[in-house]
Amino acid sequence: MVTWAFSKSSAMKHFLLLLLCISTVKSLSDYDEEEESAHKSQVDARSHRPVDRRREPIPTLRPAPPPITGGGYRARPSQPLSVQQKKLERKAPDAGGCLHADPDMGALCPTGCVLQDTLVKQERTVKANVKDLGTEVDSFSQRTSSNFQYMRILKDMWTKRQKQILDNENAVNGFSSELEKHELYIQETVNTHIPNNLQVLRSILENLRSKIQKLESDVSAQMDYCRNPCTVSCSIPVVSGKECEEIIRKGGDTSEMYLIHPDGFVKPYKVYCDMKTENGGWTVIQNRQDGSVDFGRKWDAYKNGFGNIASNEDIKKYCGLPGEYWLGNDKISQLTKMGPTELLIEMEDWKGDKVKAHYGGFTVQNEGNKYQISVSKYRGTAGNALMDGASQLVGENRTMTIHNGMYFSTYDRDNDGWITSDSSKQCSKEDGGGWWYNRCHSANPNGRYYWGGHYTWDMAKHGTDDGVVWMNWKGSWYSLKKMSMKIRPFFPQQ
Ligand SMILES: *[C@@H]1O[C@H](CO)[C@@H](O)[C@H](O)[C@H]1NC(C)=O
Ligand SMILES: [Ca+2]
Repeated sequence: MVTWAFSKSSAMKHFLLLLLCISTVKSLSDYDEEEESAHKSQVDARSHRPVDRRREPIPTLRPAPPPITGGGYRARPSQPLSVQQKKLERKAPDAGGCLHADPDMGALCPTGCVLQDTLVKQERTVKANVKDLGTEVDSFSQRTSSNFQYMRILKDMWTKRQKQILDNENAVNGFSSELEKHELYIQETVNTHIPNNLQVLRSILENLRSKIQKLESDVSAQMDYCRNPCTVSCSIPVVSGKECEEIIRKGGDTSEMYLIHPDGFVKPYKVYCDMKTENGGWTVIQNRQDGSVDFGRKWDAYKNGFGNIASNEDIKKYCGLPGEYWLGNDKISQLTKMGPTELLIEMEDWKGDKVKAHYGGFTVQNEGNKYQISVSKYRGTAGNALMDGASQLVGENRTMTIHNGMYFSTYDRDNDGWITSDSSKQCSKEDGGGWWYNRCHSANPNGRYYWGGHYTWDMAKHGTDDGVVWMNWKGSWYSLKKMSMKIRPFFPQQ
């Protein structure tokens, strides 16, 4: 493997560090600090983890808790209950919102600021790497004699990494469009102008050096911009309810951000309501669409929720576009225990094809029960990954990818179905997000976001299929463009 052969040359290393560092701005890698050194040799690692019969017992399934009965809704009336409550008035949201770092991406709602936080956190790393790179390029250009071959190795590496870099296009967007230009320049330089002689190499390095200087000042400028006070830009409809279904019954019929108030024990909170899909009334609990939010997070983040609930369209004053977020396990559990609940998982590939998985029953237990999941009554076009496991696998290999009945795991809290004495072997550490991992998954909606869809084991941090995966539709090595999970109280349809 050529991968680290160039480590002799620290200039190359820093160059790649810079790329890596740009890459982590979006998918901030606090879920695995030592991924650098952990290059895996196994090529076939994927969704399941085969049993080593000499050392391990055959894994068994956990029974899923029984569905919730009682409570529940009647069929939806054809007329909304109280038309006068329609959202004519909009009250100002609370303070604390902020502008997106890139104005073109619209303003974030008050729960936003994720990108901004990320950027602030990453500043030191970015700056340090840029500085190191600059120093290295300096000395590199002074002793160009034997370095031509490293340039070649770099080119090979570059080709391999290109997809990953595309994955980060978003990060670069959000970071600054200037920065993107430089990245493009470097890419072109490396790809098309591999020097035929060292004279050329020297001038390229000169050029790189000035680009790096520009990069440094861009980073500073961007940081100044991000430190500016936040601006609030989303209004919230007055109409509220226990969840989105109650809101649509009260006449709130546009898809946007609302405040919901499930019961007296929790404060009202913001959520995106989908009021169009399959008659609307859906409370969005999870959404992926552009890789703008890092889903490699700890237990408490998944417990409380994270991400951007919504943003506004163009000049509109309300938040009609959903953001990327996880609503939070406490909230999800609470919502699903109010009564029978259905779950709709919609997904879209990079060509625009769409499928869905619908579960007529969906319950998440509370934290004390490790947010154990129960799903039932599948129908849809995506394949029943959650209950049947990955369609590509057979026997126990398949059984170990079933999610129904599993506990929730994050990289700092291992409750998965991979029972082993080796504590480094944890599904959430390897597969990128918090999820109801078994040993390990057939579906990985909270995985890493890969731009473009296809990815390979050597692009993954641990050689496993850690993308936004729904195996039963696209297999292990395709990361979906969009994935969302929405819930609604189950009620008899008319
Ligand atoms: C499970 O998968 C492993 C490799 O991934 C394979 O060697 C084994 O035969 C499979 N077992 C079954 C029952 O298919
Ligand atoms: Ca485990």
